[in-house]
Amino acid sequence: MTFKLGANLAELFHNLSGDAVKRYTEMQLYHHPFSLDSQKVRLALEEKGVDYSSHRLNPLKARNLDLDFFRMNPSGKIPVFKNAELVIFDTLSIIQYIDSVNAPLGGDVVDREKMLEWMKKIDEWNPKLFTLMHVPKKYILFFTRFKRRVAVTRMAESPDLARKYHSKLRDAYATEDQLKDQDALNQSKELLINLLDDADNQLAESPYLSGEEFSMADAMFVPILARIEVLNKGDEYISSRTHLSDYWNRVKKRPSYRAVIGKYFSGWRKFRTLYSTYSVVWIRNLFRRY
Ligand SMILES: N[C@@H](CCC(=O)N[C@@H](CS)C(=O)NCC(=O)O)C(=O)O
Repeated sequence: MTFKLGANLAELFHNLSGDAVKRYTEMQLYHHPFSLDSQKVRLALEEKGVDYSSHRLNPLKARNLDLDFFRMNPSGKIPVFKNAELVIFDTLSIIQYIDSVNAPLGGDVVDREKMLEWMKKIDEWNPKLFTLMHVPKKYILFFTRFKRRVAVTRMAESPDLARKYHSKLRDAYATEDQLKDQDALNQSKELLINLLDDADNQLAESPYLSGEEFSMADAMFVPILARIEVLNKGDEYISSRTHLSDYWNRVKKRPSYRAVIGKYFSGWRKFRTLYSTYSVVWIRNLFRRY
């Protein structure tokens, strides 16, 4: 059945079985705990208390190149959000959509204009280069080599998607080049420093980024601080900023943080999380299971 715009929802659901109703109303998220943009969306969902079906795809195991997912989203990027016929590929739009379900997060005490400004500013910073510049080269090579082999294998299996897989291969080479480009690395670092300075100034005035309560701007910002900490850069980027540091200690105590990030990355847990992915890729490499 196709969903027609303007259809009478009550009539539509009346004609559907229980399972079908669920399929048409349930939110679905394709994501992974490693992906910073996925963390933003999951924090938003947790904070709003919205139920959703979770589909985990580990990009380090190249699961984002699996045929079913890749056919739906040939950029191979996560997160992807689905609600009935609606499919959203862009993190900022997904979060705005989630906030529009029932009452917006934080209620009246959140300055909505300021919130949107923050969300756009946060969205502008791409964490990829900053993350990779703090990871030892041998691990980057290990995972990108594996990913390229998977892309080549999928290309041979599905010639109709060959061009799209080829573009993923080109992306992987382009990232390796960018990592040698000192200007690009400095630019990513500077953007982050500006963002953190602005946040520190804002947090001197209000407990959260856009007012008295946690809002979607915070849901987008917290994963950036978590990434800095996972990379052991907390002293340099967070502790040196008083208000930011206080905010970080507060937001880490929220149940949403524990469910989405803390569970995988707090203290020793990050070694377990990363080691289990490393071992799977090592074995798949050994047996050439691409
Ligand atoms: N435009 C996308 C970008 C999302 C994105 O860059 N996702 C990363 C993880 S945070 C990804 O899927 N990387 C895997 C890949 O590119 O193969 C959005 O805003 O949601």
